[in-house]
Amino acid sequence: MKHKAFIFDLDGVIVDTAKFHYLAWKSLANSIGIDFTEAQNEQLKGVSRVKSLEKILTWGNKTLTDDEFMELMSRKNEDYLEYVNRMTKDDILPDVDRVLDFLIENNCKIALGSASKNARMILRKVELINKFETIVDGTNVTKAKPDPEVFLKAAEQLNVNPEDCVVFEDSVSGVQAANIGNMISVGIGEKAFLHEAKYIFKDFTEISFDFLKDL
Ligand code: B16
Ligand code: MG
Repeated sequence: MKHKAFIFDLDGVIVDTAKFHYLAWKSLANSIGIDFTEAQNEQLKGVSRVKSLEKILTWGNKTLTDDEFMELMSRKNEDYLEYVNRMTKDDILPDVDRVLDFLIENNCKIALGSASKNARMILRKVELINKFETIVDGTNVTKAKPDPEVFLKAAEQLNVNPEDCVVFEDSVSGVQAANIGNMISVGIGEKAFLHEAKYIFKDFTEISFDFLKDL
């Protein structure tokens, strides 16, 4: 492996928490009279909690006071965490373990680069927290993807150059962030959305050890 470090996004790459975000945002939006579809949820992937609520309010043509905004943010998170609390290692997406273990056995450095403020808690719930040498999440960054800040911080903490990093991402903005940061982008998901990625796979079951070795 020429590349020394591998940075994983969380939601949509390691676990499928998008469905929980969807349910929590939907019940919140509906409670204030705003419709919320799965297609709209797609547009919130990789987007921070604050920005997600701003978008929903724009779609629903609604304005709130700062206090109301904060109240809805915490209500959404409480609802979301009820789903997260029920997660176990069975919620890890297929073959993520196989790829992580292979990389670790081959002395690669592993980091998490996520927009979520709940990232550490989720990794603990699915018992993967010890596999990550460093974690950069929504509590450590000020600029959202496609700004490469989250991945550049991870590279810095691992003490490797951005060009030596590979990023696994399921969101368009995350793929763009990796590209802007001069890292190799591997898209996980649909080709139609992720065509800007250098490589694209439907999920980790399609990623072979030979592919990883050649990276
Ligand atoms: P939280 P990722 C992102 O995680 C999600 O894709 C996005 O839908 C969510 O709004 C964001 O985290 C913030 O999450 O409310 O837990 O702080 O894909 O960057 O791992
Ligand atoms: Mg994601």
